Amino acid sequence: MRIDILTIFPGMFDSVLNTSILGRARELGLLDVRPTDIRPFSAMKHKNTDDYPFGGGAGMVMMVQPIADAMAAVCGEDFHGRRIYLGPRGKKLTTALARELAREERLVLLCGHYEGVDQRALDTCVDEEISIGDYILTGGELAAMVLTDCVARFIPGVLGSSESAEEESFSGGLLEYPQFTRPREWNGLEVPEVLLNGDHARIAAWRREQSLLATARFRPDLLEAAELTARDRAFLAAQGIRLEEQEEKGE
Ligand code: 4H3
Repeated sequence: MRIDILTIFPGMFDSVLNTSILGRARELGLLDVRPTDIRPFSAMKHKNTDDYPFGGGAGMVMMVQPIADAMAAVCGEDFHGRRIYLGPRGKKLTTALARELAREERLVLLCGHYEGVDQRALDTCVDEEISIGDYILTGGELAAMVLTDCVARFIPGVLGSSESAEEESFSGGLLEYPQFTRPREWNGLEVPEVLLNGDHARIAAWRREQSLLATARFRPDLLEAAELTARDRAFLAAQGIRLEEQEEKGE
């Protein structure tokens, strides 16, 4: 998959894209991420990319011309993919959306800075707006990195096959169980005995229960939407954890 990123700060992406799993994915040719500097596309003498807002007010607005020309240059003649603006009013980035985006041939991510971009750029150069959460950033670059990382996990081969993002989603919308590594004992704190004896059925059952407990405690809202077996429901009931459905039935 190819992801183009239009930004006035392409240098911000260097370490993130060359490190760890994203770095390896690029080396393996699974992911082709290309930050493109918008500035050289400016038709202005001094290569300006922003200007004062019409109607007044604080800050600067990114101009439509450099963005439109940069977008046309990276998209080329027959573009197949999605052009995305990262902004707080966009559709919320979720696992489901990331999985969907990972199936695209190409993505182009437009990063705004300052007060934002000229509305005409959004109207003509972008297919959709996506938000990584309900907060404001100084620029879209960090949001573009989050989206890139989140989408990359769903590209086949980016994670090892045993640790695939799809595998992980088989846990059915629950939070992860706690993990432990050596040493077995640290400052008097022991690793749970069940993990040490090699009984894989017992380990799987314990992990499932821990996922259920963690979800009930930290994100009970997720529990309502999770795929629960009869055994899961029985376990939760035995723990005194009541699901919304069960409450409704009881009422
Ligand atoms: C994305 C971008 C929040 C998000 C962003 C998000 C700066 C967009 C400026 C940049 C505009 C102000 N903030 N939640 N900020 O995904 O260009 O909105």
